[in-house]
Amino acid sequence: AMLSFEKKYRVRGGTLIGGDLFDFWVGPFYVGFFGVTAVFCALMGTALIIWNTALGPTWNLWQISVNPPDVKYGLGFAPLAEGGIWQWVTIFATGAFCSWALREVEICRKLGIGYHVPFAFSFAIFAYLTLVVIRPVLMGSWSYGFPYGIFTHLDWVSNTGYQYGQFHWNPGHMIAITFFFTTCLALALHGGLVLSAINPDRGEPVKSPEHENTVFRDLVGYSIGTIGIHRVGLFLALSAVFWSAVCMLISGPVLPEGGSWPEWWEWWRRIPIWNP
Ligand code: UQ2
Repeated sequence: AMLSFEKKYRVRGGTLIGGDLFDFWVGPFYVGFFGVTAVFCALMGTALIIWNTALGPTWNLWQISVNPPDVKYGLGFAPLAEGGIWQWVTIFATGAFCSWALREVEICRKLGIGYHVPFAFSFAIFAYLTLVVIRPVLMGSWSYGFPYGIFTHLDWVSNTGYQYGQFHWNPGHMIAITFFFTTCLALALHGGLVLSAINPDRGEPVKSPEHENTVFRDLVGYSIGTIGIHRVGLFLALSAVFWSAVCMLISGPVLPEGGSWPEWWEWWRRIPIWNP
């Protein structure tokens, strides 16, 4: 069902490709050329995952896994049952994610708004591609991609981390974690502040941004403002994703496999100031 105000936003145009061909809605969903390609890629990827599972050894949801090829196949195509399916799932996943981002772009163009949503989503795509394409290519083998499975991807994260000694000593990881935590701090402050302003005592009118500003001026001497907090929030969240990708790109392509992040810090201990 369409809400009464929605009709006026269902405008024609803004498509990047296909003109008016797919410029329509199915129920609440805008379709568009990229809606078609997104659904196609998602269905192909899902079918490949089910086929891979049918090849064995388990239908246990937690243990199902589509694994990347062996290191011996390098950057070539592997036989389907030996990682080839993983390669095709990766291709269709990339197609689905990029289609989704471009569908967001078309919707933004229709509405005449900024591209902030697809811009933000592109960071998520970049993080995924870092793990399954960019880093494996830089290291010379698709085997470095992560397996598509619930437990198996967790094991991959743990194993990959310990391959470099102790991942908490990875400086990119440190920066990423700091941004994740600061994102939580900012959203907790923002969510708490907005809810506090719209939940005054019974019978009292809802409070305005002046009250919100005053809370933070009283508390920390500064208010970043109603638009500012959203800019800071977006920056913090995207920085967390960006530095997560960096922390993986420096583990393998820069610090070699088998290297140690704890030992990498030796340069710091050797600084002459405290090491005369
Ligand atoms: C603010 C403001 C909001 C907010 C918040 C602040 C009225 C409704 C949370 C306060 C934010 C500050 C002081 C910056 C926080 C920065 C970091 C890195 C955590 O001023 O304007 O709008 O929600």
